Amino acid sequence: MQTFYSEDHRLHHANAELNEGQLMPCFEMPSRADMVLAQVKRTELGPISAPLDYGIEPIKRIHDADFVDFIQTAWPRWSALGREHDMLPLAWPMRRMPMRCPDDIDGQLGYYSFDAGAPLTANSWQAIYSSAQVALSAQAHIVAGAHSAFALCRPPGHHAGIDYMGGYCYLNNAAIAAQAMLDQGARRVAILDVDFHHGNGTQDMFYQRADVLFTSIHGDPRNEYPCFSGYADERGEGVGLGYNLNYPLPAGSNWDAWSRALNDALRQIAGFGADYLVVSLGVDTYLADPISSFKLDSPDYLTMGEMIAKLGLPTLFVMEGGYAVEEIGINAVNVLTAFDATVTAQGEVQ
Ligand code: Q9C
Ligand code: ZN
Repeated sequence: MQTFYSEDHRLHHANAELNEGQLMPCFEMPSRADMVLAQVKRTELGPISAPLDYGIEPIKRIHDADFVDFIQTAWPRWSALGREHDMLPLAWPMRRMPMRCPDDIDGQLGYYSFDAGAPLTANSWQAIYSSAQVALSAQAHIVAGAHSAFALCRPPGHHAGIDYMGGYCYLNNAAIAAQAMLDQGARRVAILDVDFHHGNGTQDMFYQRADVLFTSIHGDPRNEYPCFSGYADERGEGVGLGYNLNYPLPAGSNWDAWSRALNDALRQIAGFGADYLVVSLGVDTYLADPISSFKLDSPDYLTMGEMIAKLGLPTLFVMEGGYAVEEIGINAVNVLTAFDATVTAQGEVQ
């Protein structure tokens, strides 16, 4: 399997996020991608390529232009005020307030964010943009006929919605890639989000559409971030009704409970008739993850890769979360090596 990766991820290294009432060092740090890349090399997963530049258009197919322009231009506006620390929002529009975008940078930061978990720094935009290009490049590899590809994206994307960032995510890499597949002739794309957290941003993108089936297995929003979405009764709207499937699971869920949800999601995906599968690959389901509460162990990720491969679909893996930095590479690459081994055993084209 070919990996796509950009060194630009290093340009995004923020100082602090709000967690448990405190500003803490960011869990989403550059060493995460380093560990995954090191494991890709160690297991000889396949060639590693730098991304091509597909420009801003495929990004604006899925995100609102004003939101993208805001992220791109936010830092110069912030630093012009003499501010040198991370950008973090201060206030958010709430129920019964008019949804009106203010003029000043603090107000706009709140307008375009849903939490204080997505700080922007001086060079974050370049890292964010390149992360999306990594997903687009891996996507192009699959559309050109490869059976699989790995987009080693950082920062991650699945919490970013049509017009908001949050949860370490700015541009929704997986959704941008899925839309690019459709724009190049695919009729249906399925997304399987295995990150511990609900992929609220990806759900937002495709909630009213029937050409993308979104499935997500995650911590129950009654107890877990992102707190306000991910319930099983969120099933899509209009023509999209029935094309959004959430599997919220209780804290402490192990492979037994988790894999039952996966089996069901895979059955739904098989029945959907997708041309391609996009996997939002977060490994924060790991038992030692510092911010999550599922209990998957490293060998479980091998079984996960095997089960996904058995669908037989051309599959794009897009890196999302995972904060047990020591094990993130082993767990993510376990999914990929087991996927490859299963495909080979089935005698399919790689
Ligand atoms: N005490 C991703 O995995 N903070 N984002 C949660 C829990 C935000 C996770 C704090 C977690 C965002 C891509
Ligand atoms: Zn996550």
